[in-house]
Order: sequence, then structure tokens, then C-alpha cells
Amino acid sequence: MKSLLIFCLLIFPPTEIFCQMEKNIASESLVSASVIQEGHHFPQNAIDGNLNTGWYAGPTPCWIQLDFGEPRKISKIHIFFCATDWPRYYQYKIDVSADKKKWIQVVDMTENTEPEGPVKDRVKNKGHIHIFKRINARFIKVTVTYDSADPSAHIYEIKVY
Ligand SMILES: [Ca+2]
Repeated sequence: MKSLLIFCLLIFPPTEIFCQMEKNIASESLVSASVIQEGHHFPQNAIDGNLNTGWYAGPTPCWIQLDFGEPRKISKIHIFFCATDWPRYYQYKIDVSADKKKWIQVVDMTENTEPEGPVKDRVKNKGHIHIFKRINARFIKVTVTYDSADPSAHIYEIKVY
């Protein structure tokens, strides 16, 4: 029995199991936005896994939406805004829906005044981690309600777990 346990741990180390459970599924969604992006900062940039590319749009309030095609069980969203322009801060909220009729707010940062960063290198941006009770969500909508520097949204990445 002990040898079987050791064998399983060798084949499936705990860190690997943990990483599989923590898989970011954002890239499995179709992304759309309420307003045309600024320049080449397309909505798809917010789910491409690259912290150097982002979705820029305005004026606020404006939203970006992820559609998984079917409800997925999610419990964590990690979101990254522009953190290289300290002391800029953003206010936003995140709503989810299984059917696009009933929406449930899982994140309320509409009173936030905490500046992003500062970081010089975007890949060092820690972002905001939001953990909530596991929920079925086909749609995830991030609405940026305010930007302290100008009326625009700058989301570099949205990770969904
Ligand atoms: Ca990106």
C-alpha cells in the first residue's frame, strides 16, 4: 500500500495536481466588449496570457465580456489593470451569468481608490485576486466604472479559475 502511494505521488506530484485544478480557462471563451477598442488594443488581448498586451477602451463605464458557450464552475478571477502609471486607480465590478438573464455580482470594486502598482515592468504586476463561492457561469462581464486618470479602461489580463 505504501509503495502504491509513493508510486502515485511520483506520477502525480501534488504541485501538478494543484496546477491542474488551478487551470486558467479564460482563453477558452469568446470575448466581446461594449465599445470599440483604442488602436490595436483589442478585447482578445485581455485573455491572451500576456501581461504586456491589453484591452484599452472608453469612455467609462464600459465592459468586456467572456462567453464560455456553456456554464462553467468558477470560483476565482485574477484581473490585471495598468500598473505602470502610478497612482492611477480603477473602479470596476464583475458580474456573472449562466443564461444572460439573471446576473450575479461576484466582485464590487466600485469604491476602490487603491492605486495599481507601481511597477516598471508589466509582467511584475500582481493584479487583483477575487475569490468567491463556486458558481456556474457562462458569461463573465467586467465593467470598468471609473479610471482616476482618464475615462478609459485598460485591462491587461483576466484569468478565470
Ligand atoms: Ca494580455
